[in-house]
Amino acid sequence: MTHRERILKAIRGEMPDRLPFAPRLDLWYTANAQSGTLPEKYRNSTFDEIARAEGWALHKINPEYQKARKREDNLHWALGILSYKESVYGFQFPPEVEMEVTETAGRTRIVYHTPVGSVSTATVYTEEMRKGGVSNFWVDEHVLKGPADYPVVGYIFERLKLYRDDADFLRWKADIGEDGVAFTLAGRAASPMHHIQKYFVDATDFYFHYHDYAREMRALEEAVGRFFDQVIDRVAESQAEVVFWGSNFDDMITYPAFFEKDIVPWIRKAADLLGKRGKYLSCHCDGENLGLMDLIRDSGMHVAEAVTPAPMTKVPIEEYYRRWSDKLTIFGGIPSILLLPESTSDGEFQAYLDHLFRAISPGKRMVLTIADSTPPGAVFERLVRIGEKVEEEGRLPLEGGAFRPLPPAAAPGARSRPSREVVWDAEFRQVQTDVLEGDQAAVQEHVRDLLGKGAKAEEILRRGMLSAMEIIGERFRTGEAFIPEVLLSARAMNEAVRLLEPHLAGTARSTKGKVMIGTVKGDLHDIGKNLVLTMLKGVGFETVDLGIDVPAEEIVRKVAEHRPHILGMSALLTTTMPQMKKVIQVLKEKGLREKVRVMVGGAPVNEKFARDIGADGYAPDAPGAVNLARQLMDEK
Ligand code: B1M
Repeated sequence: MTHRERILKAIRGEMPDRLPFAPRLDLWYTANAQSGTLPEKYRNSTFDEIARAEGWALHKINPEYQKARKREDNLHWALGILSYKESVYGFQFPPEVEMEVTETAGRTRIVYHTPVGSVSTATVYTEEMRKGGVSNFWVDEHVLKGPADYPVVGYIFERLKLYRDDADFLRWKADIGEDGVAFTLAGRAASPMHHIQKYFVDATDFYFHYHDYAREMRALEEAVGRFFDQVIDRVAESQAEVVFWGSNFDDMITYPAFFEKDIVPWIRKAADLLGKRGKYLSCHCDGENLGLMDLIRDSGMHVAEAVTPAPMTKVPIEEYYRRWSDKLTIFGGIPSILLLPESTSDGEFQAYLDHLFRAISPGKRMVLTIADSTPPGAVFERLVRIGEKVEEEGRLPLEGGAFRPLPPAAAPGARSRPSREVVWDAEFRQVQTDVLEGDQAAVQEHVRDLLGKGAKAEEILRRGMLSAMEIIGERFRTGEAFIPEVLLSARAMNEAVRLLEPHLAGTARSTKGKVMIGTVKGDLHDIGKNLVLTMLKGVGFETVDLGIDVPAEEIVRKVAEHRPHILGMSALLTTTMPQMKKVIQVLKEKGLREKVRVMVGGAPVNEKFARDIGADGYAPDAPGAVNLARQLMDEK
């Protein structure tokens, strides 16, 4: 059986002869080719040549986003209008839309002039990002800044034309031949609203826009929907077999209620229409899926790709297999940190592989790959070892052997531990409710009323608002509340605090302490950092946002300038975690280490790492960061 046949069988839910193995090599390859550290015998090979020489299937899912055939292919990244050799359609802007493009040092700014107004975007892709193996652009200026921008973007999307353009796709598919399956890129978003979330607004601001401009959002969703309908038509008439439909699903970002309301209906529609044409839908599920597991499984999606199990996320591989493999093909299963010697010893790596082969028995609906991709520092021999194990022991059906899956009761379900009851304060109940509901206008009105009636500002703050913020924090921790609720509550609270500020004795607000947080150099992830900042601000800390991709020297310079009580650092990439250690070293060199407490966080960071690099504390989530910050202030 060829790799292609094997993978397609797995996708159809049939039993191939053996487990397919298709490691994603692009990021690893780019970084190592740049630094001259590819394995000796592959110094002059492409990544496809390496995979073929090793007998692995080619991983042909994620387009080579930086390899555009022509400038226009990825010029409009910030609008999510893309076309690559992996696509089966091209696009045409309405002729009356004029564009002004300015390019400076890796930054591309575009102003779109339409008859109903102008909007602008900017994207960044630097040499450093390329060397680091980053494949996506960074959107530096989002198109939606306020409600006036919505109809302008809507105008463009309503009139955008998608035409059939699959010649390059067919050539690419032919080149892959029997060595893999060519996934065509429909889009990185799975629905019009997901498209708006992913491209048009900053990740954190999205939740405010979604709440504040609901009417404009729905109108824009409709306009973007026309684009989606055309995508479905073009893909339906193509020869693609598997379709990349949406990426970065994550139970915090695309939280369950949002996923169900704004994403699932479009997955259903696409799966239904494309399914009738014999095509399979695949999503890039590289995030935390615990809260989305049933929704994804029942959405009609056929393949979940980039599935990253524990220890990188909360869901163990056996749980994925148990809950998904009757309907959904799992493409993934080997968390990338298993290939890193600093995170995983040889023994642990081998133990995981042994566990994996038992956990996914009998092995149907499974394509093994490194999720989400092979990291730059991966031990190549471990990839080879996986390939050998697949050859030696991957014949299907696999035997479960002595493996005992987690009993359902012990397995993680949706996060459901209830938080403590709200302790209502009769006098401040209304303000508590307003903050809990994130009702900015109501809380201001009621704070004014209370002040008018002679209530003390400190009391309103403490008994009314901070108590409600504590509850929201706890609900978030237990999975009863999601990012939008936290952000809206924190915003409501912060707006109301402005009214209280003149009445607060001295600097009552700033007594909690000053915290400065940034995402370290090389790392562009900011959603978690922003959430931590928002919660800290919400409970009364003074906060300074250092932004993303901040070099160690810059962080230390800002510490000297702002003199925070606490410096926080966030990192989401294994490759950027060492930057935290560097910052601590520079703090020491500049004689500032004793003057500031250091806390760290981010998905790959843990307590041990924090201790090893000499930080003062680690927090796993935003409420944890609030507790830690308080503790660090108490210790001062
Ligand atoms: Co990226 N990405 N990504 N990504 N991305 C991860 C992190 C990854 C784990 C996916 C995977 O492998 N399954 C993987 C990293 C693997 C590793 O090194 N360990 C990865 C990769 C490989 C990449 C790229 C290299 C992919 C590429 O280019 N092909 C690239 C790198 C870009 C760069 O940074 N140089 C990249 C890009 C992106 C997007 C731009 C597409 C997007 C980021 C958008 C943005 O931030 N504005 C993105 C996303 C969305 C993710 C996932 C899916 C979700 C991250 C997230 O925001 N979660 C992520 C998968 C995952 O984490 N499992 C993944 C929601 C957020 C609320 O949680 O950030 O964890 P989190 O924050 C939590 C806690 O960690 C904690 O509190 C927060 C709230 O409770 N916390 C702190 C965070 N900071 C803290 C600081 C503290 C205390 C607590 O004290 C100071």
